[in-house]
Amino acid sequence: MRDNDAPRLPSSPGFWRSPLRGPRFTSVLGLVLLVGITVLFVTGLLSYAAYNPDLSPVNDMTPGKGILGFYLFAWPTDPYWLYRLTQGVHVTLGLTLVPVLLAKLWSVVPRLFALPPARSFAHALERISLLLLVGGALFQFVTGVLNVQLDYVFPGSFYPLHFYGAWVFFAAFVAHVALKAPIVVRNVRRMRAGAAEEKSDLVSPRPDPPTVSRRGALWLVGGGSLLLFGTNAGRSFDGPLRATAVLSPHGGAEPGGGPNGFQINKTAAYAGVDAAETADEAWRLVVTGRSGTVRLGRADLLRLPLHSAALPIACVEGWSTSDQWWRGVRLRDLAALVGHEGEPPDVLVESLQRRGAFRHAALRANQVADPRSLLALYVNGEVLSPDHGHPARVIVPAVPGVLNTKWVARMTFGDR
Ligand SMILES: Nc1nc2c(c(=O)[nH]1)N[C@H]1C(S)=C(S)[C@@H](COP(=O)(O)O)O[C@H]1N2
Ligand SMILES: [Mo]
Repeated sequence: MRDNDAPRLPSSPGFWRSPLRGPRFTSVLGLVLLVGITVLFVTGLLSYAAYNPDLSPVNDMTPGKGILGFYLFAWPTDPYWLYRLTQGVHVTLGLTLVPVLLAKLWSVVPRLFALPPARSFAHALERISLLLLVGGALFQFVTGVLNVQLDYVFPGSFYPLHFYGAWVFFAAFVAHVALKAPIVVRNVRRMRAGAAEEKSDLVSPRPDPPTVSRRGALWLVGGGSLLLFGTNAGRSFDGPLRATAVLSPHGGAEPGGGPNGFQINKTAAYAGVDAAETADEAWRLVVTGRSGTVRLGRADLLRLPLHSAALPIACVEGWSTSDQWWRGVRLRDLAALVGHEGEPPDVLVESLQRRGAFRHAALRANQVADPRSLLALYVNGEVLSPDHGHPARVIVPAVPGVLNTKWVARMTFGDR
């Protein structure tokens, strides 16, 4: 029961009544986020590097990145499941941390209302960094969740927003960790020693009686995280495990069964690729390189040596398939056809598709050289279905799905 002189304003210390709040509760949640958000930041930067953004303007969704691209490196083709792992961790961990982030914000909410807004210059700086921290965290989680759960609904492209947001947020995060680390260490020590909770403005001066213990509240948060993990992690697998990913709609076409029965991103109909232009009589692959241009029909390709590779598709949205058995012509053999024997160069791959961001992509020389990198004509022993890129698609080890261009029409080697 509240007495009559109960404070009415969220800026007054007595307004917040939960007996759970205190430096300990906040410290424990903060420690979880310290580890989790660091992993999110690192896997996010890796995901950006995996797009080959410095290779070609067709790959780069954030052309104004400037020095923020300082760390870019040539994405390797080994292990072949690399992007499946890093991006699966990025998306699944991000979703799993949502309850922890919300609980952490709830645990410090009285501070966000504290008056006066700034007691000193240093305090003003701290509060501005908090604005970037809280705003940045909400922005990153909201844009990330929207991108994986819905067909993107934000104004502007997801990639630059999430990339710049990551840097702003992480800078504020590092400052915050540096400021708060001593408090967290002190509180963890006191907890271990069984000492009483220290004085803090987070502890309510007029607490209500507890309805749940702190331990119980942490279990609740952990349970929420576990639930999100359990209902999303399945998107990184096929078969019955995928069916457990009930909170990962990723609408899209039903892939059906059989050899081509694995997840489809954009269908042929969506991409505006029709049967007339992919039919054997009509379709030609145009390959250009140092020694000129060759045009190959399907029959010509089938006369080249065919090779197989077991590789997954791993999308930036966090879903991936298990290894599919692809069969087709090696990219490096196609390079050799147009005058690049030995060390093949980069390649620009273009699709029959006429609109849309993912109709072309550039692959790096190391990706072209890998013997598992194919222009695939078959998957799992059957001709590619229209939705998986018939008549031919690129498949390369360890890359984001977006570099595995479908409905390939043209390949230009050494296009720099
Ligand atoms: N031409 C073209 N190729 C494309 C795309 C596209 O939209 N158009 N989507 C890419 C993306 S983002 C992914 S994840 C994979 C998905 O391949 P799948 O639909 O065969 O599973 O295809 C890639 N190739
Ligand atoms: Mo994708």
